[in-house]
Amino acid sequence: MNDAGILKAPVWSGVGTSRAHESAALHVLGQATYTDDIPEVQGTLHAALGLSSKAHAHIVAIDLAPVRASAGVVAVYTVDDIPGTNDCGPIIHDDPIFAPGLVQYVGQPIFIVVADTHDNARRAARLARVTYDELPAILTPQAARAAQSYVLPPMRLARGDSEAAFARAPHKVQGELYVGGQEQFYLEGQIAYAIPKEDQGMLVLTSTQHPSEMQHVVAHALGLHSHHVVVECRRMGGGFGGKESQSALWCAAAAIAAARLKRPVKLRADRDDDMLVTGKRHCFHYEYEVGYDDTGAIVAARVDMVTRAGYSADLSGPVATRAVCHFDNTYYLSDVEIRAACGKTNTQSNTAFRGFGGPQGAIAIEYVLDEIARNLGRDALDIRRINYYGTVDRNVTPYGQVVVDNVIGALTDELEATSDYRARRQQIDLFNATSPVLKKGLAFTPVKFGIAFNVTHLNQAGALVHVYVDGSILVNHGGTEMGQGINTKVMQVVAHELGVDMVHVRATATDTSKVANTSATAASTGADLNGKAAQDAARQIRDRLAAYAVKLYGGEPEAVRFAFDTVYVNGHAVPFPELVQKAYLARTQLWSDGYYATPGLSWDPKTMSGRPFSYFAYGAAVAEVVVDTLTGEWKLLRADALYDAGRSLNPAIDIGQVEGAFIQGMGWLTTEELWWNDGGKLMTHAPSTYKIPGVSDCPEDFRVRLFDNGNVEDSIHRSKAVGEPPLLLPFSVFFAIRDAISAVGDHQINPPLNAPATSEEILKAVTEVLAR
Ligand code: MTE
Ligand code: LUZ
Ligand code: MOS
Repeated sequence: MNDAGILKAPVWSGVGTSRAHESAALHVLGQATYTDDIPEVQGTLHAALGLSSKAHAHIVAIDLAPVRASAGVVAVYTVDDIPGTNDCGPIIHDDPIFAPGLVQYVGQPIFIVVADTHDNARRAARLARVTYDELPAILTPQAARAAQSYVLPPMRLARGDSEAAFARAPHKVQGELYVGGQEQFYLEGQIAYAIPKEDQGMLVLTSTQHPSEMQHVVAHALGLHSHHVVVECRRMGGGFGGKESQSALWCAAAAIAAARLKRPVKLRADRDDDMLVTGKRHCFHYEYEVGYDDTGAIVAARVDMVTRAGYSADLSGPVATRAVCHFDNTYYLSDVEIRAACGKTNTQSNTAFRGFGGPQGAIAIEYVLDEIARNLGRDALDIRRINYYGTVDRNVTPYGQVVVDNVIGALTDELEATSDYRARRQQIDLFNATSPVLKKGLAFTPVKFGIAFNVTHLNQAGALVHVYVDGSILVNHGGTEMGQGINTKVMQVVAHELGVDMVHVRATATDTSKVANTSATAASTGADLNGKAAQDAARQIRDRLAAYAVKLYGGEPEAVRFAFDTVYVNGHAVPFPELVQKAYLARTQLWSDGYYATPGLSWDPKTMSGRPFSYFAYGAAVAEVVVDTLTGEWKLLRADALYDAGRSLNPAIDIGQVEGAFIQGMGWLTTEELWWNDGGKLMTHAPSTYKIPGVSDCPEDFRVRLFDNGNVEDSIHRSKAVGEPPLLLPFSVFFAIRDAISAVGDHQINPPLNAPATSEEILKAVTEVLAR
């Protein structure tokens, strides 16, 4: 049992206790089945994609003869072989499955080759002779802006008169910032295994956060109806947003080949192809101008953001919307104007990644506050606190949602004390005074993150709960397991409702033939939505069992209690399986569906206003780093994080999520650099050139705790979502690095620091500080 393993309730109670991940034993024994581990059906073939080598070009001619002649090749299919629609885009249908005569990025799929083995398919895929007629390519967000090249109309959210407020502000900061993108780097790559079934049916086993979307895309690509297609996913080896929309290409391509050949086809991307083909976190470029007073209070904030959307819209619209709605972070901005544009570039189509634009919106205001503090010679925590949202006034966001659950003040107080922030600040100043080369830095950063899909209709979920005659329970819901522990939490909820230990509950693969029209498991809402839906299903069964128990033993249905694997009714204690047996013989329905739709949400995309979020999750972190100012090397010495998971459903899992998100976000802001060459080819397409954090990058002293705070909203057992918001906590690492760099100039100069703060970027900033 780990630190979080204090059992707050007896083990029979499923909820609020640190239960192990439902697949923990399978994970560590190597027995958890991922898509590629599923035993193959006889006759299975293997496929690979043929990719564009140009960023923007017309295809003049394709010679596929060498591909067809390659060893083991069975078939090659292009855009001309698609039975239905050549489209795998999630919202705006601008994503072709196979390039239709025009390629728009290096890595865009042009054809699929099917062979007897995976290796033979991969070898053959490289042999196509494609003649291109090259067109000019746009590669950066700034270039897209200059060319007014956008995948969607630019958006704007404004309140008050920021222009006038800025003009009369006593102090001003103006500048630019660039924050790079990030590869999802799920350990299990994209994969789809398509198995034809009778009468046009198609079963697709795949690693996806969004089985229903895969079902729809496959149906359209095959020219079928949704009821012809079943999509199943037991688990992913990580998704992180990268399998929300972009598993579609792989599902569609495999299904097209399987349908044409009437044979099972497996398409598994190797890492380089995966990174070349699929989109990543959106990078952002910002221009900001902010006015503030002598106390450091912001009086006007204006920001203009442009992002590299890539060649198509994918989810860039909702991502940019979330960026706009998170620029405020924990701060009240009275007069504010936020602009965001989705630059159309000849690169991979960028997509969801943990935080979904939220981190990109919030980091800009944090950068500004960091500058204000340095300009005023004040501790940045004090400046942040002055600008925090209020609890009774100063509590309306720029998009009009009233912040009714603000706990950032209390949470900040707690972390400031437990992290020993003030004393360590002094120690660091003393250290730096006598250390010319190694400089230490410290930073405290807060987080507020809106929970709900910002597209209102997506906030719904369904579940099925079966109680079998032996008393064992099976739960199926629309969410997908990607390691985050959704199944464990949903099992806990069901166990709690029926008063049985979790060991009697089993979760099955997500399956479009069980729960229909599901949303992606995304926006951190998986357990919120599917937990509620499963609770609804379990309650219906419990009510039926209670009614039947009263028939047998007397008493009132409301007084029947389900706990300790026992049903307590009118002075009798009946073992749960015994009551179930009897209820079955009396012809009681022992299974149920359940449904949930988050209440109270609204959003008007035209005015960018409404109540897009059900509630906010809060958090804060303190990071201490040491930077070698001669080499740009650095180390995270200690990190303290405090996260508001509400009444946590499972503290161990939630702490694991905070730790994972912290390190993942730290990678984004420090070592993970995506780099395209002049021809638009992503050169960092493997772990050899793209550096995600390793275990040695984790701080030796890592203190993660949960902030005890029941959700004011009626969420599942008053818990709060945990999946994405902690990704913003390592802002503290980035600003600690900036603090250490600024120590070189005795904190008189704002070091210009873009993200990722690679050693190279750090050295550049040190040089700039020294030169001023
Ligand atoms: N944790 C693990 N281990 N693997 C993942 O892929 N994805 C994150 C987060 N935590 C992810 C993860 C993202 S992007 C989201 S939106 C949430 O989990 C989704 O799950 P939830 O809504 O059930 O929390
Ligand atoms: N909105 C959101 C979305 O906030 N998060 C998401 O993951 C998402 N996905 C699709 C559409 N809107
Ligand atoms: Mo998470 S980026 O919402 O899949």
